[in-house]
Amino acid sequence: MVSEIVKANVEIVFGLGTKIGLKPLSEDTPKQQPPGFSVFRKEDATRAAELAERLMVIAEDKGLDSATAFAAEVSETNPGLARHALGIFSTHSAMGRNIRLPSLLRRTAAFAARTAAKGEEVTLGSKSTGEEVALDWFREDPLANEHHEHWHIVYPNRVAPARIKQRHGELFYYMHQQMLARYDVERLSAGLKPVAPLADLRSSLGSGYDPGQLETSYLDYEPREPGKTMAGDLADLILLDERLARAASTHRLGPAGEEVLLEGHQGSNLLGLEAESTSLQRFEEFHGNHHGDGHGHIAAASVRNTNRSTGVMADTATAIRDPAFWRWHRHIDDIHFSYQDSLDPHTFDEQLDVQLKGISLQPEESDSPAGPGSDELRTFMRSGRYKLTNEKTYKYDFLSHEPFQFRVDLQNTADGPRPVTLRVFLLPSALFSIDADPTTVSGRQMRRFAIELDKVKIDVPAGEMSFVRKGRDSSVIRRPAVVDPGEVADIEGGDQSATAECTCGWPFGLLVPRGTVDGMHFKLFAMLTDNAADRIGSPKKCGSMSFCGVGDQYPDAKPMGYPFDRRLTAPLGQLVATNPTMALRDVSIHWQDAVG
Ligand SMILES: [Cu+2]
Repeated sequence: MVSEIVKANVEIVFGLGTKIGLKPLSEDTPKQQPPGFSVFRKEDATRAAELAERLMVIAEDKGLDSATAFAAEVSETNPGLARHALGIFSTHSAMGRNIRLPSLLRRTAAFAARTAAKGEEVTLGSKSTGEEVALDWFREDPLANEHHEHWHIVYPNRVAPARIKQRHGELFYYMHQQMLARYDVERLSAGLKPVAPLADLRSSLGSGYDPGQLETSYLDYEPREPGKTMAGDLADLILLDERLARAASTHRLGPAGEEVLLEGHQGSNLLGLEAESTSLQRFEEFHGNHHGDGHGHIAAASVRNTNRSTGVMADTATAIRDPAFWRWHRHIDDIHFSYQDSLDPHTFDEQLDVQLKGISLQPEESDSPAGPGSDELRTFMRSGRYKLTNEKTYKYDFLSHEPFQFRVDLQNTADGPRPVTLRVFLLPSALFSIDADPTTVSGRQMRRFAIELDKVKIDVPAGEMSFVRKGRDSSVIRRPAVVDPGEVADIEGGDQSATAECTCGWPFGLLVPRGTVDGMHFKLFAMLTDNAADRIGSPKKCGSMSFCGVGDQYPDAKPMGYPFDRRLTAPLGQLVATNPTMALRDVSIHWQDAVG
């Protein structure tokens, strides 16, 4: 438990309180005139990391009251800096882990309702333009935005090299790639094409974005008109872009004469460390700050671009709301994909004593055996209401689904128990055909749409066993699972599940795609690997193992996204038919509310 002083200081940093105490935000709370801060700018991210180190020293010497008081003081002149530093402090130091950051939902609500009348119900009113409107519900999801913000706090790019976590660069690519796979499946169900990469950096960003009532204590977010291009001088970014693309295709990082060879998934890691300009970057001059600069040039394309007024792309807590975020990240992913695609495929020759007889997806608590046939799952859109002071209410939308579980049938032919890793993916049939030739140009793209659903260690005794795993325990999601984002908007005190590390993870409600009214078709794919070699340990207590690691470790020796991190050599259906450690199952997802 932390003191009232610490709580008050944290509120001040996020612009939610005043020095006197926890006075609720009101219309007359003055906006500060900050020097401008964006975590995507290298210098700003570096300064935030330095401030976080300083907070750690103060906390050690004088305690949390003093450390947070210092952060509150800094927030008076540079709130963005103080906010990001406090986030890093709260995840990267033992003392800091006692702090609870205010939830993004509460922060968003407090500012959206700033000027609302007593008793009024407010919404953010944020929206994109044109056909992209169909995906607003997904990009605006409160917990998806919070996940993205917290990922960049758990994996900050400019902290001291010793604090950069294991496989940071590889996870930078993998986590964002999985977000893209999910986004593209949702686009498909809305009748839209997969997101178009921003391949030509001088071309139109396409749809516009209006952030509505979105703001923070130090930023007004600005709309961007449709048809704008990245703003500013793009010559440097284009050069960085060409260099990274060349590194991906030649497997050589850095300038001529100093190149570092890229190999296997360690190569993904090295490439990612350069793309994101982490402090473990080897060629800071040559490879620059590719990912962050792109965010900056898109944010700058908004109607006004000043220190206190810019596009949502300047901030990790808001960036994914903008359709352009996905276009920029699909381009970044294309560079990484071209690297992965040129690596040798997996051979799947691992010998296992355990066979996977089948998998099914069924309602939670169901005790029926997997059996033949196909499975169905229903989803629903829901609205939540978060009560603010002064009787104001903030209304938000989120996706929900029926509680489900996986059931797998296993057979262990050895004399004793064997540990295996179960890996579960969802493949959208329209984008990933199990019969298509994966060695063709279009077939090679399919693996990009494989959605990770779960990864878990199973100790299989000799003989046959049926193993049940609940969706709410998935390694992908923020755990404990949150159904309505409002449930956790005010968690504080001793609740471990509110630490920034625990709130890093994909939202439970978005674990499965929304599907369509008529039912959208998927293949559930499951695979067993040798857990003794994978080194996946006991499950993480909270947060997401797959997207956020465990502590400083990433507890899976296989490349992230395995087996879909490389091109396949044969149609997946054929691989499954000849491989006793793999299984497939038909699943259809029905979106229920749109009926009638
Ligand atoms: Cu990101």
